[in-house]
Amino acid sequence: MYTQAMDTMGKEPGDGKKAVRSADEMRLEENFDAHIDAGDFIEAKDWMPDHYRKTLVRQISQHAHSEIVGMLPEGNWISRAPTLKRKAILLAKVQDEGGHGLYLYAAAETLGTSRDQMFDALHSGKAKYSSIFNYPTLTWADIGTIGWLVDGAAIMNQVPICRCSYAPYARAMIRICREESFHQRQGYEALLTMMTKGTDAQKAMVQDAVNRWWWPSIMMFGPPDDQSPNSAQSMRWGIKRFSNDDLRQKFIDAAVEQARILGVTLPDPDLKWNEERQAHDHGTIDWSEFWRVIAGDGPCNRERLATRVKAWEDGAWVREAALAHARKQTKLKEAA
Ligand code: BYC
Repeated sequence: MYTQAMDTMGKEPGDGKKAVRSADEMRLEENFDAHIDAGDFIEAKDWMPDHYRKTLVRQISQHAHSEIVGMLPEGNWISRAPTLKRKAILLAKVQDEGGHGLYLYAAAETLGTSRDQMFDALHSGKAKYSSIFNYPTLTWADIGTIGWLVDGAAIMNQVPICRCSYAPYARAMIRICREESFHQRQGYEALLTMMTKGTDAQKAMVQDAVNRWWWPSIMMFGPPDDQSPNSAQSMRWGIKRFSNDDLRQKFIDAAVEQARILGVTLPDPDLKWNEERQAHDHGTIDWSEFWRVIAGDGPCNRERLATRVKAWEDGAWVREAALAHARKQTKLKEAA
């Protein structure tokens, strides 16, 4: 079952035991810290502390898994999109998510982990992926709502990662964020069409989708800062530039105005502008639901994982054929 983090190599060097560091290592670490403090980027061949490497592998691989698992709830609607135009847009979007997964797996590979190791962690349930993809897509309005809220939350979280201290991750994020912007706009535009030109039933369908996706979307940013074990170190290293709560707040403030233009109600009676904070106050988030979902017990966890495992098994012949072809080409080259 999908329960744990990508900590298959242990979180501390030596699996929690304090490693004894040589004078050389200490100098290397001081040099590394100075680069981080100066805002420099770290490249794959640069020296880096073990914990920095492991933190990046954990975050980047979880991010990659989220992209490819994220294809599933939307893929569910490709054959049922209401028009040819919407089908073409959705197809392109789902393909983009597959591409994002590939850039991110490639970025994680530069840290010395193999794609097979990462897939194995996903398929065996050791690796996490975003909680949001464990919710079902019940109607067409869910597709628009995912674009507006889920991709909107993703952009809020991911634009700062374009300045992440690890350069290969930062570079991958630049392209991903450009594509995510298109994803967010297409979702919002699909909802706007239904809300301005749709029937009463279509408008009710949009409101119902927003009611179901709002709270899981604001949980995407991760636990509150005082319950986020990784934030302090990741911010120190410039992997995360803003805290989970700060990003969540920015997202909520932006979404309120967008909801007003759409003509939908966000399902939080306590959501209101706080003049003093110059930000919106919001109701209590049900963190027990979040922890349950990331522990493997959300509405679709089992289905999502089973689908990914089946896709991997069904694709075995493609991988075998590609390897056989590569071997044949090598032999031909050697014989020439
Ligand atoms: N879901 O100490 P924290 C997308 C885990 S892709 C599941 O705050 P961190 C999209 C966290 O891993 C969306 N698990 O952790 C794709 C940690 O557990 P471990 C994905 C979560 O890493 C297709 C524990 O909770 N985006 O949007 O400092 C179509 C404590 O958390 C979640 C990314 O991956 C969650 N929501 O901060 C459309 C972006 N939140 O690993 C859209 C990159 C927390 O210690 N990732 N956990 O066992 C990040 O920015 C950070 O990893 C997070 C979490 C903000 C997600």
